[in-house]
Amino acid sequence: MEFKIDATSHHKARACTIKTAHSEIKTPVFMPVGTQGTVKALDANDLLSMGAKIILGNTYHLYLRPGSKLIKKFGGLHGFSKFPNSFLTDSGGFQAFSLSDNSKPDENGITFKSHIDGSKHYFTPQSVLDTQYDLGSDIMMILDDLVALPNTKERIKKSIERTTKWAKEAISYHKEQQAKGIGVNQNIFAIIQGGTDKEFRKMSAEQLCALSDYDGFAIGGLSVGEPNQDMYDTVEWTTDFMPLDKPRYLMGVGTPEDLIENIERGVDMFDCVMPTRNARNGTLFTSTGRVNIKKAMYKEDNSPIDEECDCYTCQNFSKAYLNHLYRAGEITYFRLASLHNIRYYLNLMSQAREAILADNWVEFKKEFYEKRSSKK
Ligand code: PRF
Ligand code: ZN
Repeated sequence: MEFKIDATSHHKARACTIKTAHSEIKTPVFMPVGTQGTVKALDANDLLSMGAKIILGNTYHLYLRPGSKLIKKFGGLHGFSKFPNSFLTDSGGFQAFSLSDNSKPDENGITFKSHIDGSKHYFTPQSVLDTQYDLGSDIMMILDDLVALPNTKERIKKSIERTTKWAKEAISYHKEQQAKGIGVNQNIFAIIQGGTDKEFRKMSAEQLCALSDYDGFAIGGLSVGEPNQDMYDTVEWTTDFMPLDKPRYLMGVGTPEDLIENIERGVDMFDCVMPTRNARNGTLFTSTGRVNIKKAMYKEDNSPIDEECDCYTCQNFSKAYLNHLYRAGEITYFRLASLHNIRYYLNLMSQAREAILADNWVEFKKEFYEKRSSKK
């Protein structure tokens, strides 16, 4: 993977270029979530036409169904889904934690029960890489030990220790595999844990970032129910201990406001189900705030969702039509709404990048908030 910082602006905001075997990614970047090898309601051509350079996949889901060996037979995620740009795959630790009715970590890995058929499985730092080699993702995430917040100091400390132990095992396994010709075009990121405690975050970041063979580093364990300001403060403390010359990825975050706040605190990459999940629930993002398309006030509204948006939906259809499709439960609604929300997130990231390149961040951020408060 090639990595270059193109510009920096106010505080820690930066614009970078990441080059993988499958695409060139301009940051800040938002990665739409394609848990099961598809971004819900969309296909590869939709994503390409919106300019998505990288999307997410989930090891946990794809391992259980259809199985990574099957996906490998079809040429990995790229060959199977026909999305030609980059894939990042999460390791499965977080999904085992959030989906399984009982997931149990021990010193060597995580036991969990499938949310599909209740069968038992065991993930280790090595096994989740084997699965991701089969998937052929451009960026693989390591197995980490997640904890729900709030939690005891002892449990958070344990999570840091385990995550570092697993990170050491994962990177040495990856180097061994690459020496054998496996995963040579695949990159690997470690995941910093430590709750919202400043000392714990420093400890985890220092331990992991010392492992210099990692291609990038993620901040995990946030957006799990803590107040927004705690998330921002934690990111602020953590990025200070992360190398400047590698990508920084904040996992599972967030709202448009969260993205802006965390770009300023030095984050390059984001993913979140918010644009797609909210689209399906009737919440659409616009430059002036959120629109609840279900509302009766849109029944005869001939205007697009967002006058400023260049997406396929806004170029062709009215709020009245979307309001009708939503109320009628038509599946076309899911596609049109998802196209808009993802394009909104991608455009927001391009605008943020332009502002950083022009060293205009403070103005950009001010305008971003002003537009939202003026219309609500
Ligand atoms: N670890 C992993 N995946 C994640 C997270 C994490 O901490 C989060 C936290 N918001 C989202 N996805 N492996
Ligand atoms: Zn639109």
